[in-house]
Amino acid sequence: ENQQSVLVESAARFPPPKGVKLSYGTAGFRADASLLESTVFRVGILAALRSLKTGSVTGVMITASHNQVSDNGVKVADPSGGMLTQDWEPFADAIANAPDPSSLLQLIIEFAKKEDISFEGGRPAEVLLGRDTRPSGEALLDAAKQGISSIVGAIGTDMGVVTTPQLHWMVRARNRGMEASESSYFHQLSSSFRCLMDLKPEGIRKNVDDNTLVVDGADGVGGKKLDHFKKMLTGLCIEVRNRGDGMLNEGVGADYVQKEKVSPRGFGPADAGLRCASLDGDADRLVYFSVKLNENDKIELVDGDKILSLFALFIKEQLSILNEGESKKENDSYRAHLGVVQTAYANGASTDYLKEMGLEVVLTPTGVKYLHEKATEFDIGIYFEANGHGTILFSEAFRCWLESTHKTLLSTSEGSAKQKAASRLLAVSQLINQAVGDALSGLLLVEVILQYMGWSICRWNELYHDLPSRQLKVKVVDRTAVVTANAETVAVRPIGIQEAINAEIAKYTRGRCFIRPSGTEDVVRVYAEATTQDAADALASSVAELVD
Ligand code: 16G
Ligand code: ZN
Repeated sequence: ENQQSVLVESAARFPPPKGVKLSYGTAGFRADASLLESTVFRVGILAALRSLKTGSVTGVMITASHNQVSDNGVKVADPSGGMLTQDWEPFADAIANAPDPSSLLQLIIEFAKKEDISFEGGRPAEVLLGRDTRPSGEALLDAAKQGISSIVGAIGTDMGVVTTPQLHWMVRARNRGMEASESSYFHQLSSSFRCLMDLKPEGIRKNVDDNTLVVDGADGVGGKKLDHFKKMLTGLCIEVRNRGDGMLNEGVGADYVQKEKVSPRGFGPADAGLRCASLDGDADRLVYFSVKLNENDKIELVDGDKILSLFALFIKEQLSILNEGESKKENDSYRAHLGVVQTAYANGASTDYLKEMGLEVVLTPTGVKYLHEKATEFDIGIYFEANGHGTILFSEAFRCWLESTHKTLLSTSEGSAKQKAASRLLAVSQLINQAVGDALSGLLLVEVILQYMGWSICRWNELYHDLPSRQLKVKVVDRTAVVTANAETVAVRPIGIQEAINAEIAKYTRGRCFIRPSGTEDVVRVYAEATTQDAADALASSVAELVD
């Protein structure tokens, strides 16, 4: 009928590129921007179908994160604000690769039937769209819009140039009946930040750095937004560099800084000792660093593991203040189950540190969707990848408990340590993005915790000492030949390779090493760790040879 002819007609305007096979991957579709129009158009259809299926608003974000400016990509935000549910990924792959409009239509009809999606009668589909600063973004956004409107009655709302976490935040907000604008996002962040700043312990704190934080904006959307947003923040002085005049992600950004361990463009010896941070191209990753004195562009890297450790320390302290003197048996005392989620890339020293703190630490495979899902199993789940992507999730049940406890404390013991701890935890749950890792909200939480502790970046970095590590990538004919288990710590295919890796590891004190197929590139990655840099390097290269 009408729906079918609309779909076929609009799909005909977006023929897929010949000889290219795309896959939804760890973080959506990513490729050279010139190849993506038909894919983005089809993802628009998918997002509208997902909205129909759930009766909620979904999102489409056009970005290729830390990849070069000529690349682009697209991913879908689920109604929760998180990543697209994994059971829809095969459908995403299938429609992206359908050779012509009629096979595309066939796939959609079958899928709609299987998922029991009805095109009539229900609430019309609604999709929020966002893009980063890439020049190809505008045309791709238009393709997504056309995909959405090929589902009759569906509405695509353009949120403009936004960070990835902003778009996810907006989807989540809309589905909770809240206003989903950039100004409401900034308002929520700045007011919860203010609240945490007001709850700092009294007295002058030693050790705090000169107040200025210098941020590398990766020449992307995050730098732009922060430069605007910083005016709304009191008690924090921020200087933003790489705000978008230079080339996106070229020698700048969190991915570059974390992988190369050097300072980004625009930072130099004059910045030695300053507290610096770096965002990635779509502002969902955050790392800190300080430039080393007299060592060219070498830096002291403060990565996602250390951000996680700082957050865990702070949350744990607030929880113990809240639980002080409460007996375990008391009914109304809620012992929050706090958990930490990392991947095999987490520095071994960080995992030891967290376990020594008495925390439950769980590993998952690489990719935010896995960490995020695991973190939802706790009352408070903190997850971070070493590369700086992570957040803190509060369960609905715990938030409810916290809100009512906070109310009671306000009326019975306002100003008490307990009441303040409850206020802080509530403010953290407002500040830290509940939809997805967010460099801007993460940065504000780091800053307020450093002030609370009275710590310089140096003091923070001293929480534990990273074990030297090395990452290598090996180009292979078929990366799927490597199959891993136990959160990527063990290679079960090719047969026998794990035994060979173990034999190499055994040669080093505190040696640790694993291999895994990349989810974003045609390579197998090798990670090695040992007590010295030379040993880590040697372990990595000998294992890389096994893979070759
Ligand atoms: C993607 C993931 C990131 C992961 C990286 C690993 C998201 C939003 N991003 O960028 O979390 O660390 O892939 O890449 O999930 P790799 O598989 O090539 O090593
Ligand atoms: Zn990113």
